[in-house]
Amino acid sequence: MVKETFHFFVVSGKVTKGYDSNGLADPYVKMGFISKKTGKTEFFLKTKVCKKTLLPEFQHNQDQELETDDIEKMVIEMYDNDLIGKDDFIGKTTLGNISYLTKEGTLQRYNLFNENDKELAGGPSANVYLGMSKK
Ligand SMILES: [Ca+2]
Repeated sequence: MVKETFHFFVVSGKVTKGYDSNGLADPYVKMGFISKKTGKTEFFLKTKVCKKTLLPEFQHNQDQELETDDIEKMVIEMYDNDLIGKDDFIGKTTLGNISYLTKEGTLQRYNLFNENDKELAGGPSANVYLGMSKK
């Protein structure tokens, strides 16, 4: 059982289409991993909600201790916050294990997808600009 500390920096994002009647969205991002032990997604990060925008600036920094041996895949999801009813799912993507990360780390844009949204015709529903490194 190897526990390592990682730094996550959810910088910003872009939402492809509006989810609210004003043509905008109230996006937030959740990150987690699929556990090898349980097969379930364990979420450890949630950004603030950026209101009424398709270009959210999350600026979320977080140090997180993770048991890398237990990570099947990393999961990134984005939702549209709604005051009434369930939040709308915007999109998701999965990444491989992050045990390879160095102190220098990575900073890149990840496309998110929602297969059930025919309007998007297979294109990305959003993207997230995300930095990850080992502490
Ligand atoms: Ca909303």
